[in-house]
Amino acid sequence: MTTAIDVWGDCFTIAKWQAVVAEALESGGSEPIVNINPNDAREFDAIFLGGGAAGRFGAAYLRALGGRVLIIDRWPFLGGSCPHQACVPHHLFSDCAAQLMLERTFSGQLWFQQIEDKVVSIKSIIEFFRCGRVGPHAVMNYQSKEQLGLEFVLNAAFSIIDPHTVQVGDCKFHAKNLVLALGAKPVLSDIPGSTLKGVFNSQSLVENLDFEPGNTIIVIGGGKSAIEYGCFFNATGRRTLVVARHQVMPMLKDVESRAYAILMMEEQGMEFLENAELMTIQGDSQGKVKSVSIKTSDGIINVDTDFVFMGLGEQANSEQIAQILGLETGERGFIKVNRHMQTSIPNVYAVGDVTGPPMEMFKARKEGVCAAKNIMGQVSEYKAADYPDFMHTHYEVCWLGLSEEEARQRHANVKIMKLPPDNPNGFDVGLPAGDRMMLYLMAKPRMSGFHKLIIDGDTRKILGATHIGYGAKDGFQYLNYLIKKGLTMDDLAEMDELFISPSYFIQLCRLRAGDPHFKDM
Ligand code: COM
Repeated sequence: MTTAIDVWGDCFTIAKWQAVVAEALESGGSEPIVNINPNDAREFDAIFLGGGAAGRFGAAYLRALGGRVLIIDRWPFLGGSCPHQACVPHHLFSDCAAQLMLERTFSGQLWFQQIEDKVVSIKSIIEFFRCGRVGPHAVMNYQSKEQLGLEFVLNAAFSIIDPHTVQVGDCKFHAKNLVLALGAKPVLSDIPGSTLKGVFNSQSLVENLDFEPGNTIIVIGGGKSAIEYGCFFNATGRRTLVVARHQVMPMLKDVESRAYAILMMEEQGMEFLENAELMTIQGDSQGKVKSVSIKTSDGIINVDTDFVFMGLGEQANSEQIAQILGLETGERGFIKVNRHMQTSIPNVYAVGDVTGPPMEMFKARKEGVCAAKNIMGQVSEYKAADYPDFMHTHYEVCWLGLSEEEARQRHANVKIMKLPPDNPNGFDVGLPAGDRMMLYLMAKPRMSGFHKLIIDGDTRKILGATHIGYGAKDGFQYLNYLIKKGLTMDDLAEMDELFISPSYFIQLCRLRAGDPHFKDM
């Protein structure tokens, strides 16, 4: 390469990476950062195009198996969109939403400042994120280079020459296999007015927001992004109207859990228009969003706003590459793969978001590893199924396995253990009251969460679970694994709970486990 920053053999600290990444992002310079071992004469077993979750984990695994691997990425850091535009900002915003709900609930009480009417700056939080994100970037680069020994070319525009060859600048790299880990990007809307200033998606929000949104925000979509970002906007103190073509949060199938999640959002002031459609976005003379027209079952309504957030799902970053290689693609450009992660060209693999939903980091990482194993001669299959899931509202909402309704369709003797239990006050009981819930428990009991365990009363096996509160995600990861191995309520009763735990499934099961004909609780 004619001009490049060669970092091979130089030990880079996290602080040094931070400076390099910040400089590359700020200057927009396109000088590749090259970390290639000049003393290794072996051919690359694979080039991973994209060093996000799928590429980084696949490459690390391939190297661990003894192979030689190169990652090429257009960004000056490894880790992909997750720390830059996706999961990390989303988690920051969801942390803000949870914190702001707490502060608004207790505004003026105890040590809490009076903030009821305060509108929090979205622009400042986004700027805060933009400044802070090079920290995670630097960690990814450090871990990949110094700890995992990965070879890479970053900050590099690349083109594919053939299924074995990739070009960066004037340099051609050859490998036995290519692994496309190209990621995905938000679907753009073609609704009239979608290109006006003030229309954002999850990516453009963190990259381009340069004004303080006004007091009304319109969110389009009813899926994870729409709800998660919507709750954040709402928590900042703005009117937030979610417009969904069907129902919101359809992925949370357990009816009662979904009802609780929605009730809590409504109590925070979120407004939902289901079975509704955005018709047009109107602009002012400067090309800025001024208002929207929404078609509802009661007719068309117009709402004044300067900020529209599109949460319409994702499309693959595959266009040119799939075309050049002649790969089979499906809806939204997602590259078709078999269970070994092979595309229609056997030595070309595709992994992660570019292969389609679920757009989850664990799926991307596991697919990357699956491709690596196959490339190194181990037969491996991956299909994302039966995974635990979660999303944020102002809370963390976790679920796994079957909903109560699905369980009742498939099993004759379904038993339920839940908190709060059925009672005349509905949800207005200070239970489950796990982690981070004690203040709510004292003052606003119904805000202290909800959870449910779904059990087959005949085999005593756990069929599903949901949890709305904080801190249960860890437990759900392990629980899902154990359930696939046949976990029963008697096994749960044998576990040792750490009081106060976010979910009380262990103690609920222990209270009933002695009874061969246990009842709901
Ligand atoms: C996490 C990115 S932010 S990766 O999956 O560890 O590469």
